Amino acid sequence: MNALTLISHPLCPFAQRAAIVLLEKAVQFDRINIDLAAKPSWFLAVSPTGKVPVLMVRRDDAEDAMLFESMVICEYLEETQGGAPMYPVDALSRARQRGWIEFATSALADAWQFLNATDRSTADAKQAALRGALERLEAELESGPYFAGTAFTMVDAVFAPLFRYFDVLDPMVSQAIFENLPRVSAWRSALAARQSVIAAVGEDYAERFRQHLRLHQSIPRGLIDRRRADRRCAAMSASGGKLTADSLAVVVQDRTLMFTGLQTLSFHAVAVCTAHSLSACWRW
Ligand SMILES: N[C@@H](CCC(=O)N[C@@H](CS)C(=O)NCC(=O)O)C(=O)O
Repeated sequence: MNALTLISHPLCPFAQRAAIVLLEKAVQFDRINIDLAAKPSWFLAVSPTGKVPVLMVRRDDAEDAMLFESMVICEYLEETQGGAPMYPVDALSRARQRGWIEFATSALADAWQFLNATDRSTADAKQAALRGALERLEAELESGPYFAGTAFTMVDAVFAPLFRYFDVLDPMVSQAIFENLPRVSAWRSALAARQSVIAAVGEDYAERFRQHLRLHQSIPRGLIDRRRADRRCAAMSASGGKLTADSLAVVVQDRTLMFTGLQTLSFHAVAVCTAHSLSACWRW
């Protein structure tokens, strides 16, 4: 057993912060994922807030210490572990980075609420708030590839889990949110390619996240089903493309899920599907 154990949840963006820092610093650690819908009693006993992440620090001469709150954990790791520093040496730059970490937490909340919105007005408001935050970041970023230049710092570790959501959804969603933000987009790509960011989640992360959105019945969940809808269109065309009221309704219903909350998606998609069916129907 390692001296450090991260108590986590497979989808938690805050736990990812701690995992990224541990990986950046090449620290050996154990990870225990818990079910947040049925928190184990041992977890409730050690977590004052009932939230993950918690970092369990084994001490030979004393009882294990439990650290809670993601940034407290990250800063503890920064102070105690080797590897490249994740904060600038200069106090003013360090303070500014901490400000952007707070900003990231607020943007993360907007992203999460947008992705989980079950009504149109919340989806629109949260999408706009997230877009506004990213525009602000665009003005802040310089040459990259990371937030503060060539070094990967704590601000990178906290934004990576936010950007990851949009790698899982259809690129059309990301396009609506990231278009005309070249610096943010390049930063997002650089973070997605970073080994610590990749390894901070399990291989089943994407499927788990999609499953979460489906179960939650969120409005943007339709976006993860786009390919399924495309397959239906293709199947309908392949099978002679009978344009019945039912078959068209299936396609339109899938497409409507996408329109809701994301005006950037055009009716072009429906038109294409319908044209497919009509032309196949005509041939038939
Ligand atoms: N401020 C906390 C937020 C942690 C947090 O919200 N964790 C969520 C999972 S991502 C959680 O444990 N939720 C369970 C609950 O609220 O009951 C931190 O930075 O660590």
